[in-house]
Amino acid sequence: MSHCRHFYLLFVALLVGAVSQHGTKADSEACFVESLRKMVAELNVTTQEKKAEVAGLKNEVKNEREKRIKLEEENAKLRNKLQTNNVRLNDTSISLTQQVQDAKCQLQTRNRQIRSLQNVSLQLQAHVTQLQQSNCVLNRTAESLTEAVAYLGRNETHEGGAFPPCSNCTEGMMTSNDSVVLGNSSSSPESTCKEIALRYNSSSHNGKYWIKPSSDDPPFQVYCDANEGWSLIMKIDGKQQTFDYDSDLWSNKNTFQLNNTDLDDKETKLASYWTLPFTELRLGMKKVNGTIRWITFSYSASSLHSLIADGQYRSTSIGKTTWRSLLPNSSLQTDCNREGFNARSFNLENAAKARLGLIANNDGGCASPDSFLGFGTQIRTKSPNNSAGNYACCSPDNGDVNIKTIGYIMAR
Ligand SMILES: [Ca+2]
Repeated sequence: MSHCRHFYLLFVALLVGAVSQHGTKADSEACFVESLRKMVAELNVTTQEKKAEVAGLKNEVKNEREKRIKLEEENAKLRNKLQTNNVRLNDTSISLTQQVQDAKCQLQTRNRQIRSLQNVSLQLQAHVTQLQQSNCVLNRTAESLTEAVAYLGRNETHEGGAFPPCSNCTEGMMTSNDSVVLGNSSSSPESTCKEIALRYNSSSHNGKYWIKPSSDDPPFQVYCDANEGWSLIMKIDGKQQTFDYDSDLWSNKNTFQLNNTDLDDKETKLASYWTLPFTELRLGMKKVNGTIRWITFSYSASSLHSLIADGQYRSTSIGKTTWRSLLPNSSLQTDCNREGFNARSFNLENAAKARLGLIANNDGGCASPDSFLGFGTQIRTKSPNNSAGNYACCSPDNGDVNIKTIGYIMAR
């Protein structure tokens, strides 16, 4: 501003000098000052206008800032609301899932109760039939006795009948052989072999029965141990590749050779594989012309399928000695000793593996096991073609072996 003023004064001085060189000095000066005054007045007006403009702009900036702050506050509020809603939704979802699970549980319990009541009802019906039969026999005896008494000339007669005549004994009545026995037909199955054993408590009744362990699946025939209540799940012939570790039969819900339900050498896979809940398993192995050697252990599951089909390893703690008691003269390596469901190396797909059994190795860990004892067994690098039994090589403790057996899996 001060530079401008200096420049301006200089400019005025020069003009004054120039004018004073050409005559009529006073007139010219007055005229010049007048025009300067006008210029100054115009500049003042412009300055005021600019100042007003600046003030207006400042005001706008201030308003915009306030608007922005308000919007940000609203955003924050909305975000909070959204988070709260999300948390509420999550809680609701968790609670609903729990309710569904509880309801499922209750439904299962009810179904079991209904099944058990149906069983009781059928048993009662059978009793009623037997009682009716007995009643008929008693009535007949009574009639005969009355007739005999009359014949002997005594005073008593049966006119009108001291005992009612037997009207409905002969036609349409069930004989005692026809009475309903649970487990004897598909229309009146027992729920599992446990109930069969509760009724007979004797191995002389071992054999085929109809059972229906799950309300969702139809009844099926199964071999029952009528003394201890074991239900058969499968039989594996170690010489066959039907139940190799890699077989789909371990993951699917298909039966195999349904008719082979006896405790014999023929392979089978029954619906009990995916329908029978259990708390104990019973495993058996039989060498050619030998007898079955059994081991049992506790393990609870909704079915054997639920423990094996997904391929996940699930450990057991049966112990090497017990496993070996299934098979005399077994041979295994000394290390690894991984046992359970889907026992296998986690590094080497081709190494020894067992759907249910024990695998062992010669060099420390479980990276490359070369021996197994169990069911659903396989070792791809060696191809011993042994799906149930004992295979061992590479420095095992009882020499190289490849013993194929008939394997039995039962549960209760
Ligand atoms: Ca090895």
